Amino acid sequence: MFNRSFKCGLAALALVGLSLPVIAETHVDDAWVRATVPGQQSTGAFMKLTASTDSKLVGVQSSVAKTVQVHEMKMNGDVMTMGPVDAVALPAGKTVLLDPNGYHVMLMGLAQQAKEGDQVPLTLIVEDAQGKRESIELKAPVKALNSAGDGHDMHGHEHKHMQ
Ligand SMILES: [Cu+2]
Repeated sequence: MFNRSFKCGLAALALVGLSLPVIAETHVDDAWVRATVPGQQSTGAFMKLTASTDSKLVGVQSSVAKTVQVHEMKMNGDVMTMGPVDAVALPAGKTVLLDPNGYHVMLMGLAQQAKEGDQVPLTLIVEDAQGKRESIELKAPVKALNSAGDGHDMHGHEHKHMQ
């Protein structure tokens, strides 16, 4: 008797979990972290973010780095510079690219070398228009240094064997 109702309870819970009304949701696609060489202290994490409602990325955390910042690349005269930003706007339904030429996640003070094939845990903090925060946990695969720098590797097909 107990056993049966317990199972029913679990099934009901599972159903509720699947059909929860989605108020604000952010999808993360194609996340990756650039591989480092021995002794390198920092690297970048890149991904595509799509929020279902107007939101912003307000922070990122990772257990592999002492400090994680969201950076923006900017042309300062003729010089490309980068620096931390407070937030990255995620307009509803629009895919925002975090790539080596724009916004990116900077992992600083790495505990160890990021090697191709490793998985780097990341927690994204996304805030919706009402100020409600959600955290999104993901694991980003480490890809080779030239993944984005070399035009031939832009599409990443060369690394598909990893999966
Ligand atoms: Cu940076």
